[in-house]
Amino acid sequence: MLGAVTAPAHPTDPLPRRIAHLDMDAFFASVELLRYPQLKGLPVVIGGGRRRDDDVLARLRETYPERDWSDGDLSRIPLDFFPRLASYTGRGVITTATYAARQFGVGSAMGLMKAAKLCPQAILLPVDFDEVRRISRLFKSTILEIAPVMEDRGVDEVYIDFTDVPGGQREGGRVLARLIQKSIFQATGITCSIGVAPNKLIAKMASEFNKPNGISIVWPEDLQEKIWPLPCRKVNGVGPKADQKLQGYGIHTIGELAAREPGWLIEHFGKSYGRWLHAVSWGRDDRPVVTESEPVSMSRETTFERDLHAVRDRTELGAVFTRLCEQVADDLRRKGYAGKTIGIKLRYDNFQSVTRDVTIDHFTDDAATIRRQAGLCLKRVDLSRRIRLLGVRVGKLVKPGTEDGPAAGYSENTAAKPRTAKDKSTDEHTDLLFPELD
Ligand code: DCP
Ligand code: MG
Repeated sequence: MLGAVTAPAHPTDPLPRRIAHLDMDAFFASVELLRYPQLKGLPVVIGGGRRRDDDVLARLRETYPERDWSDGDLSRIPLDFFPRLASYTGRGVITTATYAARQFGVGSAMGLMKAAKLCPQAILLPVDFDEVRRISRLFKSTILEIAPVMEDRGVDEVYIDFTDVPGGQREGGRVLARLIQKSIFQATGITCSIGVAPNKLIAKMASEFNKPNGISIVWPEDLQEKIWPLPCRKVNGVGPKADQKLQGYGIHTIGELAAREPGWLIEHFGKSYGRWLHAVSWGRDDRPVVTESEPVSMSRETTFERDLHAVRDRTELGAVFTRLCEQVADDLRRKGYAGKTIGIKLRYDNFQSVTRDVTIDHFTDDAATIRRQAGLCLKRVDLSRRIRLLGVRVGKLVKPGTEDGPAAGYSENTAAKPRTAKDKSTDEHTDLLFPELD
């Protein structure tokens, strides 16, 4: 590779921006492997429910009564004890899968039954939210000890501003990235992947280039070679709908997008999105790494074990609905927020989704108020069809007692709809399977 030729910098010149995106590898699965190291290298998928400690021990004692099992023996559990995907029945989906499992074509959001056909021998484990949260905090605090400017983007990813961190410019950031990777592995036992680039947009793409346990350094002059061949969908902010429309115009790659005139893009995608598309295709993104962020909404949702009908399953549906409202109210109170917009989300048995919301004249964190308003929203949708998923959301948040205006919202870009702090920063993740995580 040709080294970049740089003139000696004037001492007062600002350093070139170097932004890192760090994403933990197969996060929920890696967390389980810490507990069960005997599963290392095997196909493991996470999904199907929550972990309950006592269950595992009780079943162990039942299966191997001759042995004495205690909490510390989890690494001694024989492989044949673990449930296999092949025996799964139900409607759960995969939350994540180890890289060994991904070789069989299984991955996030795929139905467990479908995955069982591809990789029946995979071990199926539930999520341990407490442990996931603990490791999430641990890896983030490890980063903060090394690099102070970090933006929390969800349970397993962050942006880090390398620009002014000692060592942050060496080899384009590789030296610092290596140090962070090593420190996180020492602290948690889990690997991560890091992309370092001139901005967040490119760093986010770059962290995927060498997954797992990889580092990827991208320079401004790499745009044509490394970024332009990628499909438009890789741009954080180009969702499935925009992508489909782009494809309709014969635009498949970021390079093809860059070749379009900005005027043409604005004409077909509107002023703001069109301009943004042009900028990102040329690798331009000035967003700072934001160390504090406020949620713009909080939500809870649930997928039913079987599709429910509003009339025939009225009692069950009503109870779930009330519980969701109570959970959202709890979330709001726990974090000290109140909101003005109350909304619902429904997914029908054919996977079609609808949302409705209403904005009331005061801020609330009250479960009964949320329930009443959400109930009114429910009256505005078609209830003659079977329902697969139900969700409740409270938006337009404020933190009473801190400031009067709405909480400072943020969004990944001007075109994307506002996201909650717990949303992941790629579009596939706008429906996080476990919104209660953050
Ligand atoms: N997750 C979730 N719902 C989704 C997608 C992911 O709850 N729809 C959870 C499980 C993942 C974690 O969030 O372990 C992080 O998501 P990533 O997309 O970063 O996926 P992984 O970390 O599992 O894998 P990778 O190595 O590709 O980053
Ligand atoms: Mg990850």
